[in-house]
Amino acid sequence: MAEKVILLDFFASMFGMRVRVALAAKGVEYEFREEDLPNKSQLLLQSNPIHKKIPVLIHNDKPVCESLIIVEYIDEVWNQKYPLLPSHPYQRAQARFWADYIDKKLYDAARKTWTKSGEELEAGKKEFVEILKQLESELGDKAFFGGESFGFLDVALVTYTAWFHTYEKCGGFSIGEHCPTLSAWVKRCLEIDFVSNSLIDPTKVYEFALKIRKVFGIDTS
Ligand SMILES: N[C@@H](CCC(=O)N[C@@H](CS)C(=O)NCC(=O)O)C(=O)O
Ligand SMILES: *[C@@H]1O[C@H](CO)[C@@H](O)[C@H](O)[C@H]1NC(C)=O
Repeated sequence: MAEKVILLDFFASMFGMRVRVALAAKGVEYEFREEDLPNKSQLLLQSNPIHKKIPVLIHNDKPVCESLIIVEYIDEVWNQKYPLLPSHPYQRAQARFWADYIDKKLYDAARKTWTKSGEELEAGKKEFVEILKQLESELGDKAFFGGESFGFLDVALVTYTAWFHTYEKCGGFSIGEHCPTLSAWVKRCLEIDFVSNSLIDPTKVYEFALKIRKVFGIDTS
């Protein structure tokens, strides 16, 4: 059967980029549909009536929602090429634990680095760096979170790195200075073609962030 794959997405989304990375790892061809988030398409509202959020993967007319669930789905459906989750149940559980940790902690802390100022900004930066350091210790001396090869947890985290430039510029700090081990991991990830080709240009993310800051009236002086 011919595969019909549609991705409802938004260019700067770290959640959407996870799906793009996973599809690229598997070499799956798909149709990318950019959503106007203030004016969502009927297809998005029908496909994700619960959360009404991107990304949504529509595979042969059947929608799958929530980025990490989509990445797992992709790994199971296109299982012949480039496995993302570890094969051992315990390691799979660990990878899921840390991906869940990223979702529960990192997004909110990261957001503070470019939407807050003053004390809230300082607290946000501290929190953000602490979370990255926690992730650094999980990485340890491995090349990737997945071990020798780029895997599920690498997918979950690497899309945030397209935002690192924005966090640093807006927050006035250097991630590399605090987290050299993680920065070396970022470099290794970007050497993989399907990763670097799937991540959006950090300067585009920054332009988008500046627009949002203007709308919210955040001081950009
Ligand atoms: N937990 C979700 C988060 C997805 C999410 O936050 N998507 C945002 C864009 S980055 C969205 O669609 N926002 C539109 C809205 O909330 O109205 C996932 O992992 O897929
Ligand atoms: C919202 O989307 C619809 C359909 O895609 C389009 O026809 C309409 O002009 C859009 N409205 C705004 C305010 O952008």
